[in-house]
Amino acid sequence: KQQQAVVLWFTGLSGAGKSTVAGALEQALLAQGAHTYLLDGDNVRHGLCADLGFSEADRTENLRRVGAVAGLMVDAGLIVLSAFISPLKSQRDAIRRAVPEGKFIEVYVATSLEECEKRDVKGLYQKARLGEIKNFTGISDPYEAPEHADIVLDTGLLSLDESVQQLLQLLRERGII
Ligand code: GGZ
Repeated sequence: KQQQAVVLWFTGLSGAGKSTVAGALEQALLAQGAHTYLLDGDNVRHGLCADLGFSEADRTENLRRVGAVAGLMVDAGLIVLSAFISPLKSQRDAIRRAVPEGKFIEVYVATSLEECEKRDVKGLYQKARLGEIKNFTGISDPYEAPEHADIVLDTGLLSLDESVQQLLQLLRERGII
């Protein structure tokens, strides 16, 4: 059976585990022969969106470009894994519209602010608390939690493998893999 192209859109706070879960899911999909592409800040904000920062307007433009690219990749037949904070409902709704009808799956990585701040892998939360980084999501900038996500994963409660297994199950249920 052939795979169905789709966008798995991971949203959540900085440090919630979006890229980690998306990367592990990609490895599991590749191992079963699926064709995938992982989009995240690491490969987008250095190139395609190198001119953009973290104001609301810049985030919206960042996500508009990524959503457009994700839509093109769906046309190319890929399972696209996309990991961006995407803090506002309006931004996520715009991406849903930019992707072919029915091909947008919203994955809310709902790891709590408390847990993300405790991890503080890159020291960004400390800098944000000290005012050294402005407009930091969850501290000095908004995050609107999705109300109707297709799946909700809290990496403070689930192991990495449990998150991956839940996503694989969803993809099977939807007939994507
Ligand atoms: C949030 C910021 C900020 C501010 C730099 N607010 O944990 P990270 O480091 O690796 O992931 C965060 C990343 C967020 O970029 P996105 O493209 O996902 O954001 S958005 O969807 O809102 O466009 C964080 C780092 O960039 N970072 N400054 N002020 N995260």
